[in-house]
Amino acid sequence: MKKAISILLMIALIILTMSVATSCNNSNDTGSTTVADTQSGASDTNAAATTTAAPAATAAPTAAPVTAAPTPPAPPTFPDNMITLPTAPKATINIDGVKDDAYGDGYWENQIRDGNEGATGKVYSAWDDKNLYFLMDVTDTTPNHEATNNYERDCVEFFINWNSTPDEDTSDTTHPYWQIRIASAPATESPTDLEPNGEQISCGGNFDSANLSQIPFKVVPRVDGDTGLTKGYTIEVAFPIALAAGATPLKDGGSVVVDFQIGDNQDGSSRGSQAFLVPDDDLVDNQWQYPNADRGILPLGPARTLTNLAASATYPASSVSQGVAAPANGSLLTGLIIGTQVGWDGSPAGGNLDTGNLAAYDGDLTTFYDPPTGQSPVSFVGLKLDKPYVLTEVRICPRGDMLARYQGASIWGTNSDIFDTDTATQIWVSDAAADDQSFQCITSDQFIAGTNTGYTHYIYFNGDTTQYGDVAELELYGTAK
Ligand SMILES: [Ca+2]
Ligand SMILES: [Ca+2]
Ligand SMILES: [Ca+2]
Repeated sequence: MKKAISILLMIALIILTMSVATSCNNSNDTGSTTVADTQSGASDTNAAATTTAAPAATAAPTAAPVTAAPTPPAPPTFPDNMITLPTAPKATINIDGVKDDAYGDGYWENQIRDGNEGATGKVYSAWDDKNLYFLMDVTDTTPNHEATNNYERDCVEFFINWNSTPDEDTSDTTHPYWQIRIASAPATESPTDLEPNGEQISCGGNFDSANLSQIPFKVVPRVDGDTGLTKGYTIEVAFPIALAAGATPLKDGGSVVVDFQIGDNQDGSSRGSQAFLVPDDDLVDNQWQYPNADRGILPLGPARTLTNLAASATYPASSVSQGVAAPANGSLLTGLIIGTQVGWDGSPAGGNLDTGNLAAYDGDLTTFYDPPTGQSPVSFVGLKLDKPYVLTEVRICPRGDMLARYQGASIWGTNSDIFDTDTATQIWVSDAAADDQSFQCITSDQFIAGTNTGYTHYIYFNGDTTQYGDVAELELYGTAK
């Protein structure tokens, strides 16, 4: 009986071994298929060569033997669901946690893996010959910097694929690939003991951890004075290309492949949510080991043009060309034109300078600002003033063929270089579409009570879920605070 069982076990073992061997063969079959595809291409080439071959009688008598060059394997490619981010302009950024005016338009990373709720962020980019720069403004209302594992604290992980090589793993050190994790605060023992006892920055990919101290970064509360980080945090960082051995120099017209993970510990126990550029993908959360899991293409462009508004022969159009009397109180406010520089062109990144922010301040009623994305806090137009002003009147000329988009139009005040609806103050909002394209003159008695207290930044934005932020002309009038 025992012998019979032994024989049965041996037979089972043989079958199992054959089964494993079959699995390996399946794997080999996949490789064979690739080879067959390549050969199929080679056959096509041969067929074409046959078609154009000269008659044998005219062939050169002593043709040298030709050794066919081996067909190189097809390089791995990035998938179709890559996101092209707004172009990073060339600028040298000050790493102080404050958004420089020279940054490019923002991208709102607000989609979270598995449909969960949690921290989101607005990311702004720039580059120069020495660095890639990012500012990530994170909304996270559940501060945590006590988790034992640093990736489980509130943090942002920046993934930089310097040469845009779609490697399938990070072991190929000839292709610089970085994972740099920056936490909202240094690791601490507990919410009440804020003495740092651990690192705030850490790394992966093939970044040499010995170089971490050479990455300049600054993390500040998203809202001034919110030392507990109850409303989130802002990270500003420079990634020196000199630390990326083998990286192609950064240049105007180039691009770098990136991704950003916003990790959010919500209840103190572990990471509760993760935002990525593309949160629902087979490779999501594998950016740490697979560079081809990154989903962002960051184009590099020329320096951003910064334009200061000034009264001119055409601006303000309400009084210059439309004959509307100047406001009874206050004077025309001028300053740096801020907001979305590149408007809608049919793509999320936008690509049309003609529909960018300058179109709302050119005195021309036929030109208009048209945001690349609706209802996004990175899509707005505004003015940055030299000091705080109190408004006396706002004049708005709607886009002529989009009068409905005046519904939900709103004016906001803030003292921050980053606009968001939960940190700025809404001063006025339109509850209806415009009847025609004439200037809408909104005096301060129509403002929301108690809001017109004086700000350095004024924003035009439309958060109505059925509308967009289009506007033909904007004029602000006020007095110094
Ligand atoms: Ca800065
Ligand atoms: Ca959190
Ligand atoms: Ca205009």
